Amino acid sequence: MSYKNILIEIDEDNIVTLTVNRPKAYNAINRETMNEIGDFFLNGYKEIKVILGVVVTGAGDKAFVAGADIKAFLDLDNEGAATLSREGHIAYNAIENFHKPVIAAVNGFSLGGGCELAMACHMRVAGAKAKFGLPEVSLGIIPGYGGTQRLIQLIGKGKAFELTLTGDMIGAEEAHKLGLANHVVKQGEEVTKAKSILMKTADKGPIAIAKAISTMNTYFNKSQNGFELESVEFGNLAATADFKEGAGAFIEKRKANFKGK
Ligand code: CO8
Repeated sequence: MSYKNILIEIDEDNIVTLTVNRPKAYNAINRETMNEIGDFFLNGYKEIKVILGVVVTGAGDKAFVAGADIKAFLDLDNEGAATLSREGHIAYNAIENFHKPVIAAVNGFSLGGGCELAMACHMRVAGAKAKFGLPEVSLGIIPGYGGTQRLIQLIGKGKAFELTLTGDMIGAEEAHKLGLANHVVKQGEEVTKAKSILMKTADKGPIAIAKAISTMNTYFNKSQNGFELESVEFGNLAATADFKEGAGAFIEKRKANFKGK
């Protein structure tokens, strides 16, 4: 298990902390990072003898994860972007279906693919300065790593539509009120709180924990069609001039001028 963009640490209580480690890019997730996250939850974890649970967090004091790396999917065509979206689904579904509890310690910006990462975890602990949002429509695309499905599951249709269609960013308290964050803690205490929740599972039956996770997940798994549609539409949108304009505007630090094409 050797990764470039994520750090894996194990403490004396057998809690694994996975840190997305690209602080200069606000921990934005490029393909390599996504594949490393997926690899850990599908294979890499097997190298660790005992795991009580996993805390997922971001390096530095600014961001949890500020999204998919916009610069990395700028040049993808329709099929390429849809494929990248599907790779994200595989990685994030592996988190959702992990047999041990996984908690996001949201220590800053949690936007787009970063908010989707937090939502794939079983629970979320937000630092007081955390910001959540799905700003993809500002770039001329839609959430592509499960966000069109998981935000509705967590906060209900009305608020999910509002947040997704406006691209609004919300703070930790609002996220807590909506049920997006399980807890809000003082900035810097997210990992400690996440670990204290995991410690409450330490004396519980490990098979029961695993089965509770897999059984509860079936509630949301009536069909995968929503995810597939998301990938197809993500691919379509990534091929539009509007997306080139939206991403270009972000990189050039200016306002986007969408033409609807
Ligand atoms: N991708 C790439 N680089 C990023 C990203 C990102 N998502 N977010 C921040 N960065 C970089 C910036 O480019 C900047 O780098 P540099 O110093 O080299 O210019 C550095 O991080 C710091 O960012 P800012 O200077 O912008 O910092 P601010 O404090 O002024 O602003 C924000 C912080 C508000 C977080 C701002 O950076 C921002 O708006 N970032 C983009 C947020 C966003 O739109 N996220 C959604 C991306 S799209 C997405 O996630 C789609 C998911 C599905 C993908 C499906 C498959 C392809």
